[in-house]
Amino acid sequence: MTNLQIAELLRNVASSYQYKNEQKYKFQIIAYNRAADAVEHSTSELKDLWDDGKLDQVPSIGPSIASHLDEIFKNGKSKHFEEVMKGIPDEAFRLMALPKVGLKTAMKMLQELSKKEIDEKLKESDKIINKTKRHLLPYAENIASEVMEWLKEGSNVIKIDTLGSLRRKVATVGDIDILVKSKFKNQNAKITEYFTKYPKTQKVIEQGEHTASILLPGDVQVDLLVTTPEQYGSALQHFTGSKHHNIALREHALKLGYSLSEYGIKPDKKFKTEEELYNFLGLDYIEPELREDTGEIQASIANSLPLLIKQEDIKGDLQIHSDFDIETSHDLGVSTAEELVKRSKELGYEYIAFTEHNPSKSGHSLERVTDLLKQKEEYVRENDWGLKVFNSLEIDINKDGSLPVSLKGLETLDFALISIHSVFDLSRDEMTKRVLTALSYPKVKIFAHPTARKINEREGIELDWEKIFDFCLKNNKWLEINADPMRLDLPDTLVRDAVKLGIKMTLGTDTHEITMMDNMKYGVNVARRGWATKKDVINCLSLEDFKKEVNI
Ligand code: DGT
Ligand code: CA
Ligand code: CA
Ligand code: ZN
Repeated sequence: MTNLQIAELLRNVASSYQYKNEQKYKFQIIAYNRAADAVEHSTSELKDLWDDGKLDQVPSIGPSIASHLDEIFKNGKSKHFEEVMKGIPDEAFRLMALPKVGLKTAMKMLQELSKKEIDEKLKESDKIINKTKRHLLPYAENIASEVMEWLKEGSNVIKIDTLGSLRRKVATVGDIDILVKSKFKNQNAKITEYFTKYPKTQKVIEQGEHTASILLPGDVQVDLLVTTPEQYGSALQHFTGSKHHNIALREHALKLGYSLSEYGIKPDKKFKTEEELYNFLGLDYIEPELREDTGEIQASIANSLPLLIKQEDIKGDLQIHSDFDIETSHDLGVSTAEELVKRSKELGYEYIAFTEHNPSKSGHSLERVTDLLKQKEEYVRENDWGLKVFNSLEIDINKDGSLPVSLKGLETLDFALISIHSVFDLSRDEMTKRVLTALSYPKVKIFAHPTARKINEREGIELDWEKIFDFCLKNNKWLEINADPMRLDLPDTLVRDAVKLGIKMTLGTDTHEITMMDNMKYGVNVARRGWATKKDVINCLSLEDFKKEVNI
């Protein structure tokens, strides 16, 4: 049993306790959920710890849970767990993958729905389970860089690159792919062997002369490919993908009479670099982020590829939550304004915006909200920050599109962001109307994390994008690319649509804690994957030009 399977089992035990008697078993529920978290995040395989008699070293696994796990590792099952889960069919646990479905609802569904409906729901939930197997980009990047360090240290590797979705900077990564070039000829097998000895390896999936695959904790697969210096460019290009880009590239090559493969062009044309390969085919170099077969090859032929935005182009961060307490509707930041300003200077920014959530609606009159906002205005304006700090606010959009802040309150701000933080399930038309109503307030400039998706957690809302885009274009409103790796919202495909139409976007980290300011690069990735140049992004403007945009 893998750690993930054990974690799932422990969670199912917790849910069963909850289903049977939440009050009576409240300590068991907490203990089993905690143990599940601990197992899931453990970097050692639990089975190995058990083999070494070290199960008690895992934090959050007490003697009682340890004894049941002991039984599982010995006999493949535990009497106690079977007892707790008695009467609950496996389908019920599977249904719990659906949003907002707990065990109670799942059991009810099994009783009340037809066989056909249940099968459909099960299919839906399996889809979700498989989907959540994709890893967030920063998580995959961290693991990849550790593995790459290991490869550089101990084997005769002279060049190393990531491949696949990781190199194309896709928001989520299925598996990690790495390419290396050996210093010596005939050393390939030694490198693949060394790779499989990576200390965190849980399982060697495959080991050959040029390729190897390992499985790491957290269900992360890493594929390694070793290639010759003569073919490095071809391998890098081919295994960076995407698959669709490669198909289109092969077709383009065929039109020129060439048969392109991961080794080069038959019979004997080889490429040391990707640039040589693309240029040989009459193409400008295509950045990995663009390789999705959405017109990049045609644009490359026409020399009209965009000059993609870079992190250095960003002059400020337009979504930051400080810890200045205005009794907010959602979580306040935990870093002080001073800390955030200091970090902004280190990052070379010319300006930032403090965008705390609005004071909560419940428990505050609109007058009180205005007073709190006046306090914040005074605080922001009367301090000498040493860089421009805009006084802004991230405002919840009410269900009907109105805002929980009075016009007087809005007047305290330089400009405002609006966000959907509740009521996600309106019809497309109602949701569109709601957003356009909120965007119509003159102080509102930015529609923050516009789809409200949370990767692996929640799908985005339904909106009539044509209408939203049209409104933004006509009224000079901007769409945020939220750089939080859990959000990355707008998603790259919508960024692409916005760029085509000439709609401006902003980049914001949604920082609630100082280290989150470093997430800007993930927003830049999304902008690049959407073909954005610095002209498309408002916070690439100098302070002076930005001020003009917000009428200051
Ligand atoms: P992922 O891992 O699901 O996030 O996506 P990728 O793009 O990393 O896909 P992966 O790991 O299956 O393969 C890496 C690249 O190798 C892929 O982008 C294109 C290339 N490739 C070469 N041959 C094939 C093939 O037969 N099938 C697929 N899917 N990709 C191939
Ligand atoms: Ca991959
Ligand atoms: Ca792969
Ligand atoms: Zn928000």
